[in-house]
This record gives sequence, C-alpha cells and structure tokens, in this order.
Amino acid sequence: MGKQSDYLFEQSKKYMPGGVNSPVRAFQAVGRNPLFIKRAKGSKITDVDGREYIDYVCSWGPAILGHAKERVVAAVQKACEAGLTFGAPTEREYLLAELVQKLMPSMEMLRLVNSGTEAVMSAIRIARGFTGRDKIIKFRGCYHGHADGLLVKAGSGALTQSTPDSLGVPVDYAKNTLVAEYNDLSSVEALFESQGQEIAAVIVEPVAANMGVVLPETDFLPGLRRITDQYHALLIFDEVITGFRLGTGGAQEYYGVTPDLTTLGKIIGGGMPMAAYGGRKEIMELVAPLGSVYQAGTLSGNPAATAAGLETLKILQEEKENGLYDRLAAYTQRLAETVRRSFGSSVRVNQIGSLMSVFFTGEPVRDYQSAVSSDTEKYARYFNAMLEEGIYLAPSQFEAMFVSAAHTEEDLERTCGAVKRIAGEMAFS
Ligand code: HOZ
Repeated sequence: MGKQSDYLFEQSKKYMPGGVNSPVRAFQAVGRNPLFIKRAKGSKITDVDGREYIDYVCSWGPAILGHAKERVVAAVQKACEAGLTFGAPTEREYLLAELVQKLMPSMEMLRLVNSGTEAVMSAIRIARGFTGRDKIIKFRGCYHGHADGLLVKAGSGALTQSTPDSLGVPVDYAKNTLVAEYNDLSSVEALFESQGQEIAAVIVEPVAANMGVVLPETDFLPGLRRITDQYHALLIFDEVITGFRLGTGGAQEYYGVTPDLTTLGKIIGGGMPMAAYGGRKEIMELVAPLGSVYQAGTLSGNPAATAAGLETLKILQEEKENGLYDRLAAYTQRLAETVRRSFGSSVRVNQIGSLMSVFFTGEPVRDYQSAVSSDTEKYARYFNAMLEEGIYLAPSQFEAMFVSAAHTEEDLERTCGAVKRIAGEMAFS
C-alpha cells in the first residue's frame, strides 16, 4: 500500500524486534505491513506516503481531544522551555494530583508514574503491603500491562494453578496470580472460598477493553465490591483505558462502584508518557517515604507530561459542561448502529461511551471465551477494506476502537458509508 512505510518497516526490522516498540503495531493480526505515521491532527492521521486516514486508534486512547490539540501542545512547549526534567518536586504535580482527586474522589492520594504497567505493578505491591497477603485475582482476557505477575493464564480449571503467559515469567510469580472469568462472580467466589485469607486484591478492567470491548453485566462490579469487602481484600480498578473516557470520573463514577485503588494511564498523560495509581489515604500512606512500600522514578511527574495531562484534564472538565461526553457517546452509538444494521447477525458490536468493538461472531460477547469465538480472518478483511477507504481501525480484533472530540459529522458519514459498502462486499464474497 505504501512504498515509504514498507521501506521503513524493513529498516526497522533490522534493529527492533518485529520492527516495532509494541507488538500490536506490527499489524501481524491483519496480515499486512504497518503504516508508518508522519503526523496527526484532530481526527486525522497521515502516513509517510502522504495518505490521510480518519483515526479510530487515537494512540490507543490518550488522544480523546483529537491529535495535537493546540492548548495541550502550547502547554507542553511552555513547560519544556523551562526545563525538561529536574528530579525534584514541581507545582504542576500537586495541581494535577489535586485535579485528579477532585474528578475521582476515591483517589484520596495518588502517585504519578510513567506507564500503565508501572501503575498496576505499584498498586499491586501496595495492596500486598497493606493486607499482608500475596495472592491476587485477575480476569481472563483483562490486560494490565506487562509486569511479570500479570502475564499469567488460567490453568485447565478455575481452581488449578495459573501458568506464565510469556517466556521469562517465573512459575513462582504466576502462582500468586489467580485467574477468574470476567462477568462470572461464582468463579471469584470459588477462589475466595478456597484461598480467601491469602488474597490481597482483585484487579479488574471495569470495562474490559483488551479482549475487544466487553461490558460488565449489572451485578458484576457491585459483586466484586461485596466479595472483596467480605474477605477484607482490596478492589483495584484498572482505569488506564476507562479513566476520563467514560466521563471525568471514569468507570467508577459511571457504574457507582468505588474501588480501594485505581490505576490510570493514557488520557491522564494527554499524549505524553504518564500514569498514576492511588486510592484510600490509609493505603497510600504506606508508600515511601511515608511508609515502607517502595516505589520511585526519575521521570515521574516530569514537566512535559504533567503539562500535557493537566491541560487535557482541564479541557475535559470544561467541555464536559458543554456535553462533550454525550456527544462522544452519540457519535459512537450511531456508528455502532450502522455496523449492526449493515452486517446483521454476523457481527456483535459492544459499545459504551466512546469505546467500541466489532466482533465477527454470532454470539453475544460477554467474556474471554465468547470474545475468542470471533472470526479473526473476517476482522482482518474488514480492517484492510476500511484502510483502503481511508479509515484507520485497531489492527486487531481484540483491541478497542476510540472516538475523540475531534471526530466530525463528516467523519461519521464517511465512516458509515465505508462500513455499508464493505458489509455489502463481504456478504457476497
Ligand atoms: N497495549 C496497548 C494496546 N492495548 C498497546 C499500545 C501500543 O502499541 O501503542
């Protein structure tokens, strides 16, 4: 498709595994070479071959305001002129923490870090430190970054030993991660009944978005709150994707369930590398230097990232008053409806707010098992056809689609037009 992209991919493969710095970017799941990106502005992304696309990857979530939002870029430029990093506290870190706390009141105290992986790793450490217990529960199909203890898959039955999901993860680490089924409280109860006194925390994506988008059923999140309370374990919401996306208060506000600890990433950095973990004060006071749970970072809370994050959150707060989140949801709903109507019973579309996934399966997608029943080859055909139409979707069936504030009515019409044409073509091939 693009000569220059293909050339750069060949060059990159010589020096970086798979030619990329994060696996999904290699486009393996859609059977073609990746696009190399030159620039992005608003809802559009342009590759090195000069082709422009309507972008629904949005940098995997951070670009909720669209790419290169003027106010955010200006804030970063101004911050950089005053120095890139000091390794010392700055006013903006406190202002950002104060704003996050205001928007997500359950985060009574928080710590800024550099990536979602780091936030989750730290939240789990503090949950263990606070409870004095070693085990955690995660859900099959939920992704929480690439820390050793999270790259774990279930054994053959819910109560059997978990095993590493990556080479290099010690079996002894995996043993401390128990795996339950998303939307299945009985699988959580069974683990607590057998090992409740050893379980420090349950970690969950309140809306799963790394097996495609999978919504929590009505009782699921309140049930997790009830069970963790019953066993004096902590509930951790991984809101790296949902934080500031489902609303300024994230999934916890949307569903009215309050976790003990929250992890944030993506939008909080406004496009710069930044993430956070935080929660109840009595738990967070265990973090060094106040307490004895150690965690540190040279670039944590650095000026460029805090400038981008603070400006982004301020804009979201302002725009919320002007109906931003309703507009995002309305756009995404209309797109979801078009996909449903065009493809009929051969697809399932899961959508909430500005998050959406199109699954090529006839059955409702409510957990990992139903997500992986999807026809990934059909998704690859859909993806490639949409790309030909100038629409850039996630290059994997199991990633979310993101809509931003910069997507326009014209973008929606063009996208819906492409969906209808491609559904027609796929029906007859
Ligand atoms: N884990 C990210 C997607 N869920 C990857 C993001 C990236 O490759 O930039």
